[in-house]
Parts: sequence; structure tokens; C-alpha cells
Amino acid sequence: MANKCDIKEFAAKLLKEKSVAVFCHVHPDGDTLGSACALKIALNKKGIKADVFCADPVPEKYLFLPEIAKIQSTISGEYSAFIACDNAEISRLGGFAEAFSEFPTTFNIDHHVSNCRYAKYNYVAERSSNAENVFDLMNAIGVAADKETADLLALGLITDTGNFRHKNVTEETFACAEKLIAAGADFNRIYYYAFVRQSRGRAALHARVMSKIRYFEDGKIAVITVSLADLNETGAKPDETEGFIDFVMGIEGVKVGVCLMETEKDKYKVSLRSESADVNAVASVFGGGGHKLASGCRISAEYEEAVDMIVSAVRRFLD
Ligand SMILES: [Mn+2]
Repeated sequence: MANKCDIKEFAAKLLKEKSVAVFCHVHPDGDTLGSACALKIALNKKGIKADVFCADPVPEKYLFLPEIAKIQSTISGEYSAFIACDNAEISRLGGFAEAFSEFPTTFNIDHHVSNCRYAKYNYVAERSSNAENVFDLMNAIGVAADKETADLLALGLITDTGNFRHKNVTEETFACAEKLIAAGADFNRIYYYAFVRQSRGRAALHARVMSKIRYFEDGKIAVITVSLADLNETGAKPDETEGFIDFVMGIEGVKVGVCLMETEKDKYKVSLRSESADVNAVASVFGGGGHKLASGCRISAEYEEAVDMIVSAVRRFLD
């Protein structure tokens, strides 16, 4: 049966293991990657073999941290325990979900309120990032953060807080950041790679996409489109569109931002962001979901029809 643990119990159980497979979530972000890799290093320092796995490819922008570049996509070795890092649900492990759910000794360290304690041992503390939980776990197992682990945890901290700008930021977030800086974290460098640096292809795609923003309802709804032609002609990759919709939300008067990304002819992956309107309800109309202020769905239709469908749905939920 699933156990809720405090950090000491969780650490004590983990220290009994000989070898641990650490799992990131699909569509990996800086927090799952950074906190998983820091945990791996900490376990190694306690004489425990550990490797990090992710079912999805790791975005190139995170490969500047050498430990992240070592993350594997298939398991070959034997491990005494599995640990999920920053995964609110087992399904977030993607291709590893089934193996995880059948494995006898599983751990779960996460910061999402919605985490359903799916492992044998669960440590879930609601923080702005899972990096903060891993930092505490490292203390509990008696491993001090060094420059390498501090950089990895700093990546998690700044990506999940939008560089200390999101509503989830608390005193605790800064207290952790302070300790990471003391341990040698280079926030300036991490910030550059995580938020600033971009390929020429992405810069060209950004210009193209933003030159054709469409407004509806007196500018309360803004729609951007990333077509297959846009991707092909700029050479940008689909995962490089991260941040586009946040840019749109910064436009005066915009209450709901919509991004339609063409995945194949007449098939769109739709992302929604909102200031206050319930876009989870909008996404649900099309079988999607997410959070009240950020959600997504898929629509199969000819382009103008797809825009019409999504804009009509957003209209119904505008305050
Ligand atoms: Mn996270």
C-alpha cells in the first residue's frame, strides 16, 4: 500500500537501496531534468548506483549541463528501486509508466498538489519546484550540494518559477536559491541557457508567427499559428515554440491566448493560456484539459474551421 512519508523516512528507505533508476516526466522541463540528475549524483555519493531515464527526447537547450546529456531513453540494467521525480501521475512517465506501476519498490518525490501518491513511498511537498524537494532530500541523506548539483537544482528552480516571476514563488523559493548560490550555482549562466539563448531558426520562426497574430473580440482573444511550412522554412523544431504563447499574453488587452500548432495536414495541437477565464473548460470541449489558466487540446479540421471552432469555444467562457 502507498505510504506518505516525511523526508526522514523517505531518505532512510531510499538509502537502503543498492541501485536506483530515476525517472523524469514526458515533455521534460528543466525541473524534472535538473532535480532528477542532482538526485542521481547525490545517490552516487552515498555509494548507490543510479541512472536517469526519460521516455521523451531531452530538449537540446538543456544539454549544456553534462549530467543532463547522459540521460537515457531505454533501460538495460537491473535496479533495486525506481523513483519518479517531478511526476504528478504515473502516466507522466510515458513509455516507462507500465514498468513503474508493476515494479515492487517505487518512490515518488514531487511538488504538484495533484500528486496522487502512486508509489510505495511518497514524498510530496507543495513547493514552487521539485528542485527544492530534492535539495531537502539531499540534506536528509547527508549529501551537501556541490557546484554541479547546485547548478542542476538552480535550473529546476528557475524554470518552474519562470525565473522567480510566477505566482508560486515564496520566501522558501528564495531561501533555497540562497543556499544554492552559497553552494556555487551560477544563476546567470543557467538563466542564459534556459531562457535567453535561441537558435537562428527559432528567432526566424518567432518573427514569422508574431507577424500574423490574429485578434478576436476587440483584442481579448489572440490567436497565433505555427504551420508546418513555418517550421520547415525556418528550420525551427516544434519544441522551440516554448514561450510563444506567453509572449502573446503580454500584449495589452489580451485575456486569452491561443496557439495552433500544425502537426500534420489539418491536425492542430492547441495550447491555451488565460488571465482569468477558464480555459480548462474550453479545452474540455475538444477532449483536452489542463489547468484553469493553462490547458491544451487537439483539433482535426481545415485551418479556418479550426480557428473558428476554438475561438467560438473561448468566447463562451470569456468573463
Ligand atoms: Mn516541476
